[in-house]
Amino acid sequence: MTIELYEFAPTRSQRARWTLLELDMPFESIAGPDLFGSDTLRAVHPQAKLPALKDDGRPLFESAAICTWLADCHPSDDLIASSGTWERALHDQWVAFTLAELEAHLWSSARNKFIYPEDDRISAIFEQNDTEARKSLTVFDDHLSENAYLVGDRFSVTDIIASFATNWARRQGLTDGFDNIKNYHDRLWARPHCTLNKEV
Ligand SMILES: N[C@@H](CCC(=O)N[C@@H](CS)C(=O)NCC(=O)O)C(=O)O
Repeated sequence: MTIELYEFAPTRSQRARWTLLELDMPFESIAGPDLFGSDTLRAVHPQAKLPALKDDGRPLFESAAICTWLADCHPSDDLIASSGTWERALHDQWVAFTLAELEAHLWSSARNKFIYPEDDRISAIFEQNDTEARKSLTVFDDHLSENAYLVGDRFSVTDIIASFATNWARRQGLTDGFDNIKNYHDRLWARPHCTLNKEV
């Protein structure tokens, strides 16, 4: 397996990097801010976004799909449950919930803060996005009050995918009062390969 990872540190490519490090997989890093919108990246990702990956020359995009694929390719590392098991259904549940019910709101606010051209930005959306994000964070916090991790009470790729979003929410000041999420982040930061940004 020859892996090329297209990445840039602050982006969701951190999920893919962390997964590769946990799996101890060698990879070539193609990195930098110049990648956004470039022809080089468009050859791997149709919207020229990060992350993207080439596996033996085959392009793959979407951070959750990349992480899940990498974990599936290395079953002996036990970073993900096998397809057709209940734990795998829980992985799919938490990934879908993370992307649809939390990250979508964070991304909408980010786009309206610094991605869209100034004239196209809608600041009225921030309050609604924050409210919806906090509703979803409540679900994570409740689960983590009784579980150290999201699936099977052990660290898995599900945590790599979900915690990027919960940590993004923390950096936006949305996790105040969610002590179980705070403790979860502390547990993840204790892992040597963790790529979660500690800054606020
Ligand atoms: N759902 C995608 C999101 C990809 C995405 O939007 N990446 C951002 C960086 S985190 C990007 O490349 N933005 C540039 C743009 O929107 O043009 C994933 O998880 O991979």
